[in-house]
Amino acid sequence: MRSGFICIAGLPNAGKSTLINSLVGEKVAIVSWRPQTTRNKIVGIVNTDDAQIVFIDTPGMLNARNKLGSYMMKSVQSGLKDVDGVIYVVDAAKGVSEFDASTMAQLAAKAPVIVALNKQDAVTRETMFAAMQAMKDIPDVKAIVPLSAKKGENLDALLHEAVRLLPEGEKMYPDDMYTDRTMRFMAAEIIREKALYLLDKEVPYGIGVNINKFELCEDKPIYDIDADVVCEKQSHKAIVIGKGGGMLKKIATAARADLEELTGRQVFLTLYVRVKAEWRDSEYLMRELGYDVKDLKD
Ligand SMILES: Nc1nc2c(ncn2[C@@H]2O[C@H](COP(=O)(O)OP(=O)(O)OP(=O)(O)O)[C@@H](O)[C@H]2O)c(=O)[nH]1
Ligand SMILES: [Mg+2]
Repeated sequence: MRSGFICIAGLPNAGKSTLINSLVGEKVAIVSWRPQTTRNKIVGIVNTDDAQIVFIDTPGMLNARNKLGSYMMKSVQSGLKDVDGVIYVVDAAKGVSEFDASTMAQLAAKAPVIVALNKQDAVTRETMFAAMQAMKDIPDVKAIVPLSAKKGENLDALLHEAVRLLPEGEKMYPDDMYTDRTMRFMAAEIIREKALYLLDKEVPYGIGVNINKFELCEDKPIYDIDADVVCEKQSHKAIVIGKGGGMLKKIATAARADLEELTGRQVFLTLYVRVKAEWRDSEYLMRELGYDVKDLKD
């Protein structure tokens, strides 16, 4: 039996969260076409016949422009700490950047690195080949696995390579546990995901979600969920609410469908929109929204 930790890292939008979801077979992390979707490190656990692999999804690596950005980068560092290996995800359509190459070399000095060359479904064989060629001179990359996280192609090969990096050891988590995150956390993330999909321009990046109530009704099998959708400006609040409340209704309807899947129950969802000016630069307000640097391992 082998068991251990593998961190999934890479540039924003490379497909890290799509990959962890496909590997785990459950939605543990939200996904969107916008860069900077993931803000926390999130664990997803895979059990095979002879191994337990604890994957850690991390935010895309970027230059922090505010306190939230610094928190996200600390989450990446914390996710990379004491792992048995790293899966570095590259978007094959974008190719291998200088940043990718130097990051992989740096990571490889600390833990074995496997490259997941993702989105093979979206590019030609020639593009795939060129991306593989660009990586052949990077030192110490253990394996390069071309795959499609979205279509679930070649994930077995990646799992095989990941298991090889793990030490002998017993399982660390029970078989039925597939994430370290609570339903409450997932609920907030699902609402944020819908906001990322439905809102435009800079508005979605300043959205945070706080769950006020998450309760099973006493008399019926229905979850009663109340949440604040927090934005940064009064003008954004008007956009999030939309004409006649139309936008908020759209976000709530889309979120409710996923929340019902998450809880396996009917969901009664109420959303409020609140303005918290510059919350992404306030440690106090960030903490209220669940982003606390103290929660991260140094
Ligand atoms: N065609 C294609 N698209 C993919 C694949 N994997 C991910 N995507 C898309 O790429 C976009 C980004 O996916 P995410 O999984 O959110 O990427 P991420 O690396 O977690 O992004 P951040 O959290 O922002 O760092 C989404 O639109 C996905 O649907 C893939 O294998 N093929
Ligand atoms: Mg992500």
